[in-house]
Amino acid sequence: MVQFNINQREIVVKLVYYGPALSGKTTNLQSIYALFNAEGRGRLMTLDTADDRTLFFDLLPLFFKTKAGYKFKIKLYTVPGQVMHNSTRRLVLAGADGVAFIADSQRSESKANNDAWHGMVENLQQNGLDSKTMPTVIQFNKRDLVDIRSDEEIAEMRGKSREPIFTAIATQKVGVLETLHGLLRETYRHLDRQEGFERKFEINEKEFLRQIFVNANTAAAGIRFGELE
Ligand SMILES: Nc1nc2c(ncn2[C@@H]2O[C@H](COP(=O)(O)OP(=O)(O)OP(=O)(O)O)[C@@H](O)[C@H]2O)c(=O)[nH]1
Ligand SMILES: [Mg+2]
Repeated sequence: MVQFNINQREIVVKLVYYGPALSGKTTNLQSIYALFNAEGRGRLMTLDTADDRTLFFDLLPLFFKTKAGYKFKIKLYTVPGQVMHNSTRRLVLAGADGVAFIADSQRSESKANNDAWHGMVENLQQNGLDSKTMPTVIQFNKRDLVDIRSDEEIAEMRGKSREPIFTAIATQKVGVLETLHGLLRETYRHLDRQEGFERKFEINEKEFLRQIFVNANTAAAGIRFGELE
């Protein structure tokens, strides 16, 4: 549930990057960090092992202040993908307002993707969250590798999927802003339906997204002006 501190007029939105081990969740946050200027984001906090595997979570906050004087803090978290860390994944998911599921495009990882997806549904449920209404986007990452699910397969999935599907090469900053944009849009729409976001905080969807992405270097991510709609 979105946190709202009435005295400080601060709204905290929690978004979680979930997925199997090594799919590129931490890399997504690193690329977002690199693409945002310092006014729009805080420090990237990571807690990992010597070989760069996430041990607990990563956290990157994005900020903006509205004309009406509300401070928004968007907290991006990753979960640790390794199978043994399931209880940590469940903890990190608690209170999530939206989820980006980072899948690995390699065919060899299909089972790992599926297992992680089912684990996510179960962990949401155990946190009292409903996977059917949770704002969710899916990213197929590592599009630069060989033996991946083809573009045609992804297009077919897109036709059937309830969740918007994005493709990415997170190491090259390709597709990460689009995924984040999609996740924020889904989350805004859900929060507006549930809590009357627009009326309560005097900000519409377009302005909400604009205020966040005004601090992002879209050109460096290969996005033309006006393309993130
Ligand atoms: N080729 C390629 N490698 C990638 C891509 N994205 C991430 N990687 C690499 O995949 C490895 C794992 O990336 P991480 O971001 O640490 O993966 P993670 O999902 O956070 O892994 P856990 O924390 O263990 O769950 C690293 O070596 C990354 O550089 C990509 O788009 N293409
Ligand atoms: Mg990680």
